[in-house]
Amino acid sequence: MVREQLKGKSIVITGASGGIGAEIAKLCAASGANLVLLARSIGKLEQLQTELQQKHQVKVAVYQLDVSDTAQVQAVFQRIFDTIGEIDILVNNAGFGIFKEAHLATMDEIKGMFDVNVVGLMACTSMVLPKMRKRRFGHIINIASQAGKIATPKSSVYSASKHAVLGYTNSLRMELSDYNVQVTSVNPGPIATNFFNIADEKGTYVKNVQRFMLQPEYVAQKVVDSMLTKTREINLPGWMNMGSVVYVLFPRLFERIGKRMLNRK
Ligand code: NJP
Repeated sequence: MVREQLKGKSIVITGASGGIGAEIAKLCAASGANLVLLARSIGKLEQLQTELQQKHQVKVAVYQLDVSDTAQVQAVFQRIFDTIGEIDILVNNAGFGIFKEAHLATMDEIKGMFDVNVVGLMACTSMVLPKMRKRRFGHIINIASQAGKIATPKSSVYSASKHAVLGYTNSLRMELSDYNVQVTSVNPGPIATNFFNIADEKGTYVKNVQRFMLQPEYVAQKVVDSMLTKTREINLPGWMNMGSVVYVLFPRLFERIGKRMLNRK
């Protein structure tokens, strides 16, 4: 399906070397958007670059970037501005999780998750904000998580990092509402990607939530459909969001029942 509003637009995607980032890239290219793909695995980015350029005749630039390195973020975005020009859409997708109880998480793991999921996302956003505000045009899409709305056992740090992403995203939306810059958060449940190679080494969670698992192509399609629209939030699957509504209304009850029901890691 061609999304006409994306034709010729410049879209930057972090964490584009696999998972939903790569699927978002494929759909954007199919709609004629020019892409800048960022991740640490430059080889995978180059492979995707070749595939998309050949298949869709769009421009695809790739840069190696560890979003947790702020100096690198600043240098790469400056190169993008110098060589490609304006960025119309930024998809902050790079992220990872480690499912562990709080007392077992090391400081390196805690800092690692926050440096990538939170500080990295803010660093990339900070680079595009002045230009988007000045142009009065743009869209920032932050891949958060249902874990940003409901905390579950064994995801204290990951969940905290995604709560931070949602807090930042909601404030940003208000700050930018007079500047015609759209801000969308994406809150998926479990998606069948390599995310679980790190998050769930033993495979316990994957086994327990197999029947709820979303496909990355489906999540990507919902994200790309929202581009350059006023979509506030994408919650997938839709029913999972009901949990966060109930949580806000009845937190004590939810935690008492949910402690067992949500302990699937
Ligand atoms: O995971 P995966 P997903 N600097 O592992 C990149 C969220 N989410 O697609 O650097 C720059 O296939 C990594 O690239 P590389 C999740 O929190 C997921 O599922 O080359 N990039 C790769 O391209 C995350 O925010 C689920 O290793 C870095 C990409 O990130 C987003 O969805 C559920 C990086 C990760 O691809 C995409 O994750 C949910 C760094 N330091 C939210 N570190 C789920 N899968 O169940 C990693 O609610 N990347």
